[in-house]
Amino acid sequence: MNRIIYLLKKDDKEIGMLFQSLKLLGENFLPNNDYPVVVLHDEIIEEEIFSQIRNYSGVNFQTILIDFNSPEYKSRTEFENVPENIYVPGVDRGFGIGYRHMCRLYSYGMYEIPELQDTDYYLRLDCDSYFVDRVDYDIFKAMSDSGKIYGYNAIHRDNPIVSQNLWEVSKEWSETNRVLKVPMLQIPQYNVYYTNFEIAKFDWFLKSGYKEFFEFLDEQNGIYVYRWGDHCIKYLGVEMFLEDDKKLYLNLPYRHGNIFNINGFEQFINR
Ligand SMILES: Nc1nc2c(ncn2[C@@H]2O[C@H](COP(=O)(O)OP(=O)(O)O)[C@@H](O)[C@H]2O)c(=O)[nH]1
Ligand SMILES: [Mg+2]
Repeated sequence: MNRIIYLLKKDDKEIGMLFQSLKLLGENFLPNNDYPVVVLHDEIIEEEIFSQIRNYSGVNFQTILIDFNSPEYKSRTEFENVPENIYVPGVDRGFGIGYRHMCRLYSYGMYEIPELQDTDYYLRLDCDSYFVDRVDYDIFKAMSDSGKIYGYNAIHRDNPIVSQNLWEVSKEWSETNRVLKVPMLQIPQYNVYYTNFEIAKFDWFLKSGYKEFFEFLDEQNGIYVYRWGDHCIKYLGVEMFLEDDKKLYLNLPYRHGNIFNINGFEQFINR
């Protein structure tokens, strides 16, 4: 089945944004994309809060408790060179361990969640993802009817500070593995899919070479050491393994909050 997937951090601000995101989803997106919504969360959140969100937004959703204390997440935080927080000049917040767990989840961990295994296409949204106007067609159907695998709304560039080494180790890896673009020099460095909106075929990430690529990156531990984002990992992985005619650009009335544009970094987006 198709699904719309959120991850919720237990935090008043995030909960407030989820209220708003779901309300707009109900008004502008679900009328033509009537698929079940799932909210993942890693800390216990009172059922009362979820009921309030459902009542306020008018959107029903299933919740799934995930575990960031499992060995696959936690063990990677236990090395000496993993900072508690990662700071980027000009960005007024640090990227904590929770944020980096989120990056690992969305890079690959989500594809192993047992409750999601029967997912056909999924749409991932952030709590600060907003459909600001009516989406007047079924984007899931647009994807499946045309046999597309990966749909995106925007491509941006990441701040090199947080993608240190990623491109270099990926290039090395690509030299001994089967990838589409050889040499990998054809893949622009620092590009990212703006993954706060991402619609894709769930099992592609398990069946293509993407999984092996992710496992290699996971071994490098750059998500936790440098804060490699799921957005740059996705960009590289999709470029490496997905033919261009399987990608779909979707121009939708969509807005993502918390966008920081830093003077001097031109079009780099800092997250
Ligand atoms: N469980 C959990 N979720 C998080 C954490 N940090 C972010 N998220 C969730 O992951 C999604 C992306 O986070 P966001 O702060 O919007 O990232 P940004 O788009 O890079 O600014 C949101 O839905 C957040 O609620 C965290 O520490 N724990
Ligand atoms: Mg966001």
